[in-house]
Amino acid sequence: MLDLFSDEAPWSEPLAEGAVILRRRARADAPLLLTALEEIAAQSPFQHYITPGGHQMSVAMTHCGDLRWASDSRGYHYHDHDGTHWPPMPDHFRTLAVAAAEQAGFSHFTPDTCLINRYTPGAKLTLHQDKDEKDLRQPIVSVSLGLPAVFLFGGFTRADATQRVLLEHGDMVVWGGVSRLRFHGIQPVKPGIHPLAGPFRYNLTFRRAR
Ligand code: MD6
Ligand code: FE
Repeated sequence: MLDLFSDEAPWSEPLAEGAVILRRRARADAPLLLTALEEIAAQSPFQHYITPGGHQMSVAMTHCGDLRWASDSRGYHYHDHDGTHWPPMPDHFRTLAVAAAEQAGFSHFTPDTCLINRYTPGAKLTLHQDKDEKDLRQPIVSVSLGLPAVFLFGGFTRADATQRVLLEHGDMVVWGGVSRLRFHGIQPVKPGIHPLAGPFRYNLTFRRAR
């Protein structure tokens, strides 16, 4: 398909106070990000966690940085290095995340972990809050790569109405302040082949976890 937008400069779309989509912001970096993802996954393979409710997640996850996030029967939690090796956060990941946060009005973002989600067609993420981080004054910065997906952006209870926004290859979302605890999720990804990412959607979320 002819991509009419590939040469377009990034632009921003406010979602709510404290939350903004930086369209195409990571597009130029995408090939490098995808190569780095492969290297991270080679050291720390994608895995499907079990939720506290006993269901296997459709999204596969890996990480880089100082901490990792996990889910098991005890709940959701971050944990420190446990003796096993996992990859550090590449400098270019951190640089991109910090610059995007700055652009969205959050200076002094100091991410210490990057959670990496991989979606195959049909995979989804049900409405959730990102609330396991210690310092909720720091934002979350996300990068979407590969296949597009509909992002649901809600309010402060699970039952609140949601906005639906399509996140495409290279789009970033910066999210903090009064919006930090909004519910959000990803609708089932539709089948497709992305020229750089193949049959997958990837999402990186940078956080200050501790
Ligand atoms: C995803 N992202 O886009 C899932 N959380 O695959 C998230 O859950 C998320 O994009 C907090 C802030 C931004 C996000
Ligand atoms: Fe989230």
